Amino acid sequence: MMSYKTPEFIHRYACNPILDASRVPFPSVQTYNAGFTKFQGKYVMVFRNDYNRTRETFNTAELRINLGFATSEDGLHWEVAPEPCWQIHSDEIRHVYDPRLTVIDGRCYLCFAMDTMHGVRGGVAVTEDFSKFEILSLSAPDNRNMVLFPEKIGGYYMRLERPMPVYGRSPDRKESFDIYSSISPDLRFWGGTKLLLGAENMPSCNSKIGPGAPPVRTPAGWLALTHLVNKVPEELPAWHPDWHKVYCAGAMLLDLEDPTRILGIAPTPVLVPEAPYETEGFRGHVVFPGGAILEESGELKIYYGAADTYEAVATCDVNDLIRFIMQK
Ligand code: BMA
Repeated sequence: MMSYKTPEFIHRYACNPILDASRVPFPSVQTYNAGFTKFQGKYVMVFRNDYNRTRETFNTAELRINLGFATSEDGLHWEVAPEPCWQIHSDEIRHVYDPRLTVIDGRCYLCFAMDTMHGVRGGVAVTEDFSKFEILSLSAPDNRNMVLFPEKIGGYYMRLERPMPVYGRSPDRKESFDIYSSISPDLRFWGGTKLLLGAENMPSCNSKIGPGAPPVRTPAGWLALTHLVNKVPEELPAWHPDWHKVYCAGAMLLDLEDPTRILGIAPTPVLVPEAPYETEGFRGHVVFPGGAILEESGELKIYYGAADTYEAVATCDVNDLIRFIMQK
């Protein structure tokens, strides 16, 4: 098993998980990989809701996913809206999932992954009220885990994204997926794509990486949380057999003016699955960051999916995290 540990300056919320299926007023088996932001005076969450699945039928064609919406006054206690907020299901589209929220100039944008009959596409949508979503752009397959920066940089919108190359990578780095950046004048047309970080250059990682929470501005640089995956020989607890991947949260700082320049990468993961709600569930040993909110006090709330079953939160002093990333 991996030997990494969550650093001591990261504190899990004592009442985790903050969301599970029992608190959702519509069909639900797993609630996880949510996006978070502050919008119009409230904390808001859009979460992935898997249903039509049981422990025995974990991977059937009957699986359905919709997105749920919840609000909170303090970012810890959440009220779930009575109905799902978004669901697409057609002959071509199986579902949208893993939402990420970013407010830019007062408008709320949602990045998402979309499973289609022709591969996974990454999308950017905008919403006024979390009941209607207008899709602004959809990538070619396969691309997953998109996140938007919360402001234009050098005159362009910018996103981090995670394509899934299956032919180009050498055989010894199979399932070794990397983080790229792209820019756009209008959030519809994307280009200027650059490799930001190859998975082989992420410390403490032997498999793939991807953007996690949308980047957060700090005086030291853009704080970008990622997920990072280690494959382990032993079988891990899960609702299905043959699960061998440990998902941790990683962190890096990007230059404020030119985020394609990495200033530092945390030498070890910043969140390692250790709590029971992270190690036991649909896929045990999964921590999947999807939101980060920096409070005026300097407290950083790190929101993450746990075991592909729950949503949880941890906090830290942002300066401790920056020191951890920039240590020599
Ligand atoms: C990834 C995605 C995520 C999931 C993670 C861990 O490939 O499917 O939605 O949380 O695996 O299972």
